[in-house]
Amino acid sequence: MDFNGSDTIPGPRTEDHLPHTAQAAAKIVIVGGFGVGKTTMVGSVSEIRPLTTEETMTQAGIGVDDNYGSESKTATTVAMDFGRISITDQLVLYLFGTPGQQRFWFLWNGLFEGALGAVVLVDTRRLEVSFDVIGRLEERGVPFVVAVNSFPDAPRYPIPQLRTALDLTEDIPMVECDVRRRASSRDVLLTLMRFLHSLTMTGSRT
Ligand SMILES: Nc1nc2c(ncn2[C@@H]2O[C@H](COP(=O)(O)OP(=O)(O)O)[C@@H](O)[C@H]2O)c(=O)[nH]1
Ligand SMILES: [Mg+2]
Repeated sequence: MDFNGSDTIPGPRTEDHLPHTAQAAAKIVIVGGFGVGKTTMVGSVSEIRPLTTEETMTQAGIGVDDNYGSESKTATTVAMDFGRISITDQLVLYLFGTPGQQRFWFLWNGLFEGALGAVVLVDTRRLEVSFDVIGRLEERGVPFVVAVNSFPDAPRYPIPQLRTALDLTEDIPMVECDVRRRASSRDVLLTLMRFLHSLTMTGSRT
């Protein structure tokens, strides 16, 4: 399948109906720490109005959720975000955003059921959440790509340095992104789809 044809991707949120050309659907999970941009990403790429379960932060998160860098955030996703994007005329992705903090791990069991792959969103100010998330994905054998969401006040590191810090092998794609931008979020998903495609090709040769 050709995932380079980003020109064929329809504009934002024009319709709620599946394109009549759609032939296949895949479930993709977007995971990362609190305030890393999961809800923003699903919102920026989704063609349907995203479903989100933002709630005003409660006592449960105080002292548990590390708010560093996002102190002004008063809502957090308690369960998940849901959206949809037609990545080509034929292929539709269903996006599920889910929190990476340990206290939400119970949600992972159902959510990762049938998922083709995952995007790990990383904030360089709080890499420790990413360690946990990446470890869990590796345990589960879920293929993933890593997207570094570039916040203006976050320290910037070259990708190879981040790769070492996150203990990722060369084969795991890493990209920088600004998930507020639709094109950037879409590029992250295309990176994941190309990666999944390459795994299929490798698998078919062995
Ligand atoms: N500057 C900047 N702000 C961002 C970016 N992505 C998300 N934000 C903001 O960071 C906050 C947290 O994002 P959100 O999507 O709610 O994070 P979530 O907890 O992972 O769902 C929101 O106020 C976003 O507008 C980004 O790439 N750059
Ligand atoms: Mg959220």
